[in-house]
Amino acid sequence: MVQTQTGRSQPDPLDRGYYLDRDCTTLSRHVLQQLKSFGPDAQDISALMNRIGLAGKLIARRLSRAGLVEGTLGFTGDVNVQGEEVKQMDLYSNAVFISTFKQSGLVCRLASEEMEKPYYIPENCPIGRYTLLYDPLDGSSNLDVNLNVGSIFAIRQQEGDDEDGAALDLLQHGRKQLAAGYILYGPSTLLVYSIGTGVHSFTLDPSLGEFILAQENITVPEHGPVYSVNEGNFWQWDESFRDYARYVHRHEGYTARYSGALVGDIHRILCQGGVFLYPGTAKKPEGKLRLLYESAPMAFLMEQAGGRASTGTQDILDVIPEKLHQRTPLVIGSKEDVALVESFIQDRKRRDSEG
Ligand code: P6P
Repeated sequence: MVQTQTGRSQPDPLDRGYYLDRDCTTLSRHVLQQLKSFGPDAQDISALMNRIGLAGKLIARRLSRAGLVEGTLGFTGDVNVQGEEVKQMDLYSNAVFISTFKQSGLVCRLASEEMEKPYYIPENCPIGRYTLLYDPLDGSSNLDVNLNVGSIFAIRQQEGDDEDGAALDLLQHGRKQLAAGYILYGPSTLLVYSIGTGVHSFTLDPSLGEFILAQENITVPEHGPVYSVNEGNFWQWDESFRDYARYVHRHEGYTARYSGALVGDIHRILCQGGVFLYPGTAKKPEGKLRLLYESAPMAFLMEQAGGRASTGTQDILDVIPEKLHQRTPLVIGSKEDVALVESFIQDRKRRDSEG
């Protein structure tokens, strides 16, 4: 490493060893390094993360030619369990995860935003006792205008045999997650993950066909300038969220950034600090974002990065879902900025109770 003029240490461009070693730090190797183990459980998680990487590569490949390949843009004409119009790429991405994990031998069940019920892979049970929860292509409405989209994933241990297919063991708090992360399909394809030993990012090197370690132990700043929210919903929000919006409008040092795709918006917060929020609205008082495969994985990551994630009144990771596709309000990002949003909720509650 060499010192820059600003005193920061950075890799020595002449140190070929550093770059070769970095290029050899693939996802599966990194997981084993993080777990400091080559035991069966570590090998399982390493293999699962490798499969996530494969799914990301397959989706990234198709996205890179979206306008050129038949059946990649536009809608299928169906509506999914969320009541949302299904995009061609939503179906393709969902199928990619199913195919990728069918062959994994590790995953018994896949629970997806795109499927009302979990998808079972009996041949993988009882050897593989894991469940993959995922949003195969988050923010797919950005696709037709070539803006960033993402995949979100979480891995949980299957508990019990789930013989009746009710998947009740999935209805547990987010601290049961073994691994969580996202793939951001942007100018480059990034895979960001945590297995509870910090947050690490990998960049897809198309020339190698590998995700290569880019940054280890990412920490979110305690405070940041960005607030990310769809202010088009302002008049549908609870007064406390309006109070917060008025505060950031009237105080220097804040900047609004909102892409309409959760993965890109949260990645910006992870890198620069600040807060992303999707409050409940008059139409959707429980919020829009799903708990088990959007908010809980993101909350796992953000806490691992030193940030926070709450509903506004309760930590996301403590919420116990009552149904697979349960939605939740979400306030996530830098500790100080999440606390600021929560303070407006507490103030409003106090004022309402004082009458
Ligand atoms: P709105 C995409 O549909 C998504 O689920 C998230 O990726 C995103 O943060 C949110 O919805 C955007 O919702 O109502 O602002 O368009």
